[in-house]
This record gives sequence, structure tokens and C-alpha cells, in this order.
Amino acid sequence: MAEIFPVSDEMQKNANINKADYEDLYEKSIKHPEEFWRRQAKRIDWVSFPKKIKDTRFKKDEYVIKWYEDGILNASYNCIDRHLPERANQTAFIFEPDDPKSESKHITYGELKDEVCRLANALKKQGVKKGDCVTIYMPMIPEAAYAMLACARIGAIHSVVFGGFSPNALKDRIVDCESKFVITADEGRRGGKTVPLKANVDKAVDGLDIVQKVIVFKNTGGDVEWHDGRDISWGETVLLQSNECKPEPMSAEDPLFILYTSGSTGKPKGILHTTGGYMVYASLTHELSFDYKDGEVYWCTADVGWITGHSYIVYGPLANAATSLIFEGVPSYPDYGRFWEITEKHQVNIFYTAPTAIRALLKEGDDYVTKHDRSSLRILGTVGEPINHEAWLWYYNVVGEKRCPIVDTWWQTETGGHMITPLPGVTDLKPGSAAMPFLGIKVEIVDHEGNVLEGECEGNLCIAYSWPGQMRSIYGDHDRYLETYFSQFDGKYFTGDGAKRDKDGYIWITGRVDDVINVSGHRFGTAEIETSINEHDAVAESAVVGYPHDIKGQGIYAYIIAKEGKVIDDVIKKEIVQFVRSDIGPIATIDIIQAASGLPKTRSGKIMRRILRKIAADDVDNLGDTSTLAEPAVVDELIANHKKITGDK
Ligand code: 7RM
Repeated sequence: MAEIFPVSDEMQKNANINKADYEDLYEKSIKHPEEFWRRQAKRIDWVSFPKKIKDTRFKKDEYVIKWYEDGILNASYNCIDRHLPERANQTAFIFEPDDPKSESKHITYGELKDEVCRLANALKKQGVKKGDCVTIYMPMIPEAAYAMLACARIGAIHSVVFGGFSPNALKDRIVDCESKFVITADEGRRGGKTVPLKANVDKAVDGLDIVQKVIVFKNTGGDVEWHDGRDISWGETVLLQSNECKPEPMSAEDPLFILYTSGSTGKPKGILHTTGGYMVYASLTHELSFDYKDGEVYWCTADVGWITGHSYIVYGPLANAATSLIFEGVPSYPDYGRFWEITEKHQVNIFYTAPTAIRALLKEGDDYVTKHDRSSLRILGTVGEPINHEAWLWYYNVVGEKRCPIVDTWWQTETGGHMITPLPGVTDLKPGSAAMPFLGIKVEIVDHEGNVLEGECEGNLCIAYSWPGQMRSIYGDHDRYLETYFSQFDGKYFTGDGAKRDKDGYIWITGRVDDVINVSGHRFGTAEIETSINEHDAVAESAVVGYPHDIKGQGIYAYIIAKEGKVIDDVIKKEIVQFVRSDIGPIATIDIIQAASGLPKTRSGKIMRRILRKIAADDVDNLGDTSTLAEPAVVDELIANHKKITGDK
């Protein structure tokens, strides 16, 4: 789209970065990274300020990524203690519960310190030590953030698992990082329903010797089973602890957390982030991308189970002493106006959500928005997937009343923070484009051979130089890390995304170029879903692809071949959908199943997914080269079946 929404004078005047200085600043950040990132390190309080700023090489055989390596700091101290002299009574978190009739809560920085220290002491008492992994499986309540910060305080590595994952998925993630400790709640609440978190933990850890203690926060008061000796009541233990707990001095390169995310092959990967660089980057991006101003109310609607919740509900905003809103519920409960009701109630200034939520709300009409006062809003943001033109315009015109710049932030679990984004007051906006690389970020778009493309182009999105918020490894599998991110294009970090650059230098993300699909902003590997489908006893083989979906961005389309003597009929299809939901979690809901008798394979037996994607997307006039197919007739059958299922659109 050609249209441009220029930065308003008002916005420019008050922005944290001066538009006139910006280009120069970017230039310097790329040409003199040492100097730039040394200066940025000062936004953090260090026990010992780093002398070594960076040691980074992306080449696979000489790989090293170290930021601020001799620096010593504590993330929880930076999010809490350092703000206390001036702001003990300022609200750190606003908690808005699922049910609008329940009371919201304000937690001050002073109270946050008490809560985090008590829990940190309780964890220590239960035997948690520096370097131990603690799995956190919590609803969207402030206690989830306390748990993260308590781990950070004592140098334990947290691994937050999204509360929508199944017991199986939780188990895999506990086993992979050998968590001896799990922190959970009896139940969560979402959209008027309860989520049986403790029961899920019971199933996940059943028979797992590694888990020694499960700390349970009483949230709903619902009935739960109790395993004496293993289960510890948060209420009974934590409250008895002292509200003083000395923050553990950590090396900048000590791990802060692991967060699992799906890749194109194998099991989810434990993305490892370290302390110093991550904190600097989360804090800097939070301040500049959102043009955050002291005293503002900032609301990111993500779940803390995702990286967006880590960097932009907890670490970034708290490092900047912001007031960060935690919402327990969903955008559609009790009605589609909930986001805007909360915005009005808490006078939210900066609002950050996912395109899938915007599309779902847009469909319900403008009244749900306009009946609430949104004059407090100043900045709008999106993350997680490309935003389509219609959704962008609605967000801009209706939600933001044409006043609020939209920052379309492109980044990944792996990148720790924003990588490509407009900056309010600096960047003119183009709907659907994530605009320009962040300070210090050098984007390169390369062709299949790895040649760097200049000017207007389309290709694979790579990052040429290291940045402090970058992941450092896949937990327990450094070789897979090097292979996944640094082997495709020598000397560059490969993102797995495709991108275009237009004549003005704007970047347009075109989506994943690997076998990762993005359903409502949630990442899945197609292989991960296939593995689950294949466990059903009617299934011989399956192939999963993403296809364009109005609300979810991408839907899940599965081609399934029955075992000899079995039929994939409607009953079995329902069973398979249920099976995968309970195996991975309800977010992994297959949208369309096609019972197929064969898959398009090359003569060497490789599934030609490109063809399956085209069929699922109704784009069969343009199947590309099919000359290497072993049995070309399979394709016609798949196309005919597809038309039958989707009603020959
Ligand atoms: C933050 C997050 C990462 C993948 C990434 C992209 C896609 C994220 C945008 C986007 C277009 C955006 N982490 N993605 N942001 N695509 N525009 N603004 O989402 O690890 O869960 O997913 O999400 O494909 O590689 S994530």
C-alpha cells in the first residue's frame, strides 16, 4: 500500500527521540556499536559496570556472543529496588481481573518488593539455588510476575509455560530443563471459565522424580488434590517469610530465563536469554518503541507465558519504572468492549496487542469501541504476525481516533525485544509495514544463495550484527542452535521470516519461510502437530500446513492418510482434533482435515509442502514446478477433495 501516515507535529515535538537526530543516531549505533551500547548500559544499575562491552561473531565456526561480560547486576533489583527511594508508592502493576465485577488491584513498587522478597525467601527455603530451573505455570495474575522476579532475585532460571498448554506439553518442558520446582495456582480464570492448572501439573509431574516441590497459589479457591511432601501452599509458606531478600549478584552472561518456542523441526526449543544484555535491550526498546513517558499507564495484553509478556509486561516496563497493567481475561468477555472499558477505567496511555485480537474485535462493529472514552490513549502497538490493511486502518481510525501512531513491532522469542518497528514521533507510518530496523540493528535481506540484496527487494530476513537482547543458546542443545540460526547464511542470524524492502527502505514481513506456522500469534512447528496427529491409531501419515484465516491469520490444515483398514470419517476427524488439543493444548486446534489417499512426494520421498500450502490456500492455478513429483495424479485428487471440503469457493 502506498499511503503514508506522517508523524504529527505534536508527536514529534514531545517524542523521546528527536526526528532530526534520528538518522545520525542510527548511523552511529551501527558504525560504533561499542560506544552506543556502552552508553545504553547506563540505563541499568550495575553492581559492577562492564568494562568489556561486546565480543560477538556470528560465523558458525568462530561463533561467540557475549555482551557486557564482566558486568555484574541483578534483574529483579533493576525492576524494583532501584526505584524505591523515589517511587515506593507508585503503582508498579495494575491488576484487572477476568470478571469486571471483581475488584482491580494496584500493587505499588514498595509492595512488589515485599511480595517478591517473601517468595524469593520461600523458594530458597524449599531448596532452590542459583542456577536451578524453576517452571512457572500460572494464570495472568500478578503472582506470575512475582514468581519470575523472585527467581531472578535469587539467580534461579525461570521457565514460564503458558497456562493454555496441556499436561503433556508442560511435562516435556519440565523434563527438558530438568526443573526440580514448579510454581502454579489452583486454577486460572479466563472468559468466565476456569482453567485447571494444578490438576494439569499433577498429570504432568506424575511419575517424574525430578520434580521435588510444587508451590501452589490459591487463586480461585477451587478444589485441588494435595500431595503431602511435594505440594507447598504459597499462602502458608510465603507469608511467613521476611520481606527482605538480598538480590544475588549475577554475571551479565548468567542465564535469566528459558522460554520454549516452536521451531520447524523436532520438539519446542528452550530459548535461553541471559541477564545484562537482555535487561538493557528490554528497557531501551520499551522506552523508545512506545515513546514511554514517566508516569504513564502502559498495557500489553499478551500472556506472560510468551516472550511479549516477559519483555513488555514485566522486564522492560519495570526496568523503566512504568505502571504495567496485567489483565487476567480475554477481549470478548463479558463482551467485545472489554479492552476499551479497561482502557477507560485505568486511563491507559499505551496499548499493545496482537492483530488477531484486532481482527476479532473489528468484526463486532465500532459501537463496542466508541461507547468507551479512549482519550487517554496516545500510542498503539501490535505484535505477533503481519497486520492486514483493514485491521490497521480500523485500529488507527476507530480505536486511536487518528491520533495515535501504531507501532507494528516485528521481533521474536529469540530476539528478546523489538527489532523492526516504527518509532513514534520519528517514523512516518505505512499500514502493514514494520517500517525500520531499531537502533543498533542491521537488517539484511538475502536471496537463497545468501547474496545480500540492496534497495527494493524480497528475500530471507537476516540480521547482520549481534544485539544485546539476542538469545544465547537453545537450552541443552547448542549445536541445534548454531544449525538453526547461523548455518543457512554464513555470518548472519537467520530469522526464519521472509521480508520485502520497498523503495523508501520500509520492511514488510511476508511471514515464515520455514515450517513454522503462526496461528493467532502462536507459533507451531508443523512437525510438532504432525507428530501428535500420527499418534492417533487411525492415522498412517499426515502433513500439516498453514493457510490464510480471516481472524487467526493462519489456520491449521491437516492432510491425513488412514491406516490400512481405517477411514478418516467425520467422527474420527473430531477425535483427532480433540486428541491434538489435549496433547498440545487448546491453542492447537486443527481447522480443516482433508482425508487423503496420498501426499505429493518427490521421487526421493520428500513431501512437497509447497503444493499442499497452495491447495490449502485455494491458489492452485499457480502450483509451480511439479516435474519432480513421483505421482502427479495425487495432486488432482487433493485439489478435488479440497474443493469438496471448503465448498468450491
Ligand atoms: C514477539 C513474537 C515470532 C514470529 C516471527 C514472525 C511473527 C512477530 C510480527 C511478525 C509480522 C510483526 N515472538 N511476527 N511480530 N510478523 N509482523 N510485527 O511474536 O517467537 O512468538 O513469534 O512471529 O513470523 O518470526 S514469537
